[in-house]
Amino acid sequence: LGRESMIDYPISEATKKVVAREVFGHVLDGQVVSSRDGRTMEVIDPARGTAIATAACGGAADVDRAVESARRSFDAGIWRLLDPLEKERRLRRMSALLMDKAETIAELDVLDAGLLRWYVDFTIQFAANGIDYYAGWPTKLQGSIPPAPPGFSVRLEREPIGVIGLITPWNGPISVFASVAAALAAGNSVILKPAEQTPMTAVLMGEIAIEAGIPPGVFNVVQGTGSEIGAGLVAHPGVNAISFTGSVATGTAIQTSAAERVKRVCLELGGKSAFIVLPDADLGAAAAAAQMSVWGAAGQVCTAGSRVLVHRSIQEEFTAAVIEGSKDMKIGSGLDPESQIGPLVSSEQLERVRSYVSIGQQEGALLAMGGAALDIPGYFHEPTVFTDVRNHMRIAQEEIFGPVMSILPFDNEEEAVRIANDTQYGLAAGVWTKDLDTAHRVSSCLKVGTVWINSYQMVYPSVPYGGVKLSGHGRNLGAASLDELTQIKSVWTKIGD
Ligand code: TXE
Repeated sequence: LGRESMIDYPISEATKKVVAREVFGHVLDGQVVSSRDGRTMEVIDPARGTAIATAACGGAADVDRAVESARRSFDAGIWRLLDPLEKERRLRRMSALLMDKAETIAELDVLDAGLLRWYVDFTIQFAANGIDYYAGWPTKLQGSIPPAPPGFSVRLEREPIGVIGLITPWNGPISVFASVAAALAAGNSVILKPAEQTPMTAVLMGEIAIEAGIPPGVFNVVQGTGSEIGAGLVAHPGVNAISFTGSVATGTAIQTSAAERVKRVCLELGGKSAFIVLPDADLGAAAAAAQMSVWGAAGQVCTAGSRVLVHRSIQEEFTAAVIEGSKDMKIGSGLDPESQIGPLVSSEQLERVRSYVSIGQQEGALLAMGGAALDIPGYFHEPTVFTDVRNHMRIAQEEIFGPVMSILPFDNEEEAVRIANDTQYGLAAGVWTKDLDTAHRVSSCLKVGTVWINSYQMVYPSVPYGGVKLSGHGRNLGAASLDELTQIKSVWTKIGD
């Protein structure tokens, strides 16, 4: 494949050196290692459709090695019993090191996930903020004292769960570092299984953790496929809980398998979020936010406002604003600072988007803009807008995970709420109106985990994030995430006769 020649983008020398590594390995017991059987997989640059690097592809033996490493570190207490202040210092070092290496990390994630550079920069800042936020928690996580019968004192201790398996997708590879920090702040040992499409920065996360003083075995990375490594971790008796972000199908399989060992699972399974624009909304701001939400990361974001519900009286004006703002967007590699929309992550994902575009046309939606994949190397698809979409259509019900916006008209507030809730998903929603009463009335009726009023896709480490219905259960971020990552032990002491 002539790998060297594939890296002729304007990337830094430091990043070139990293990409040229023989193999992006696993991180086990504080060491970067190859698979036990030497198996590898290619890392594909979605902006070109070519292989740029090689990663380890693990098997059952590597799952066992990861679990042994994590279990040993947990059982020995080298991290969970460390002075909380010292945990805080090391976690803060982790975020500082992440920012020190931000340029290389950003370039790597542009190369393997296809994300635009500004978007990856945002995910790095998000991860660093998340780590800093959780760094403050080891000194603040505390138990409590419940009322007890006479003659007894009871204390509730909050303990880490043990070994946490984190199974993650490809659309924000470095964002995951915030969740790693949450699990570590709670005193757990962690095994991260990154998506097979984006293995590179996970290794750097492992190296940063080691350099920051996270003891060997406390944070491990196993590379490989979902069916081998992901499923292997879920089924392994040495893994105590699973935190998963990905598709509903895989999430369902994970919950079923985890149930056999009564394992705790936290699932974030995507969505089909309603972006509701009421007639009195600031149309310009709403149109800009809708575009950002569906074109950002080429639509591969779980909270993409992919069902845009617009009051019929403003539908034409809103659609025109979206088309005007999107029709000349420059499509290209995330390393090109001029690019405004990047590639899909893989040829499979591009095919998925193409098939939904033809499904939309067959269903009778009106193709108002775009609709085609680009006839160039790489996995690019035009930003695409459908109007006259009805909510029963598959393009309105199923998560496309691509740059496809469906615009659905509604006639009144009740109808908007009914359409918004008429989905199996329940991750997020947006409400655009200048009227405070309307905003709160509508948001209180929406069956979702997050509502943004006159804004969209805001995230902050202290604010919990997660879904209802098929979008999953459990919460990432905030103190709520620490409830998922700890358990209560009730300790009774007899204090009298
Ligand atoms: O997801 P998978 P895929 C949705 C989105 C996308 C579709 C397919 O609609 O088009 O899912 O994407 C690991 N046991 N989302 O196929 O399969 C896998 O290796 C354990 C929404 O990439 O869910 C990867 O690490 N693990 C979403 C992770 O699960 C398994 C983000 C996600 O892969 C496994 C991504 C198994 N049996 C996709 N099979 C969101 N919530 O934002 C796979 N994996």
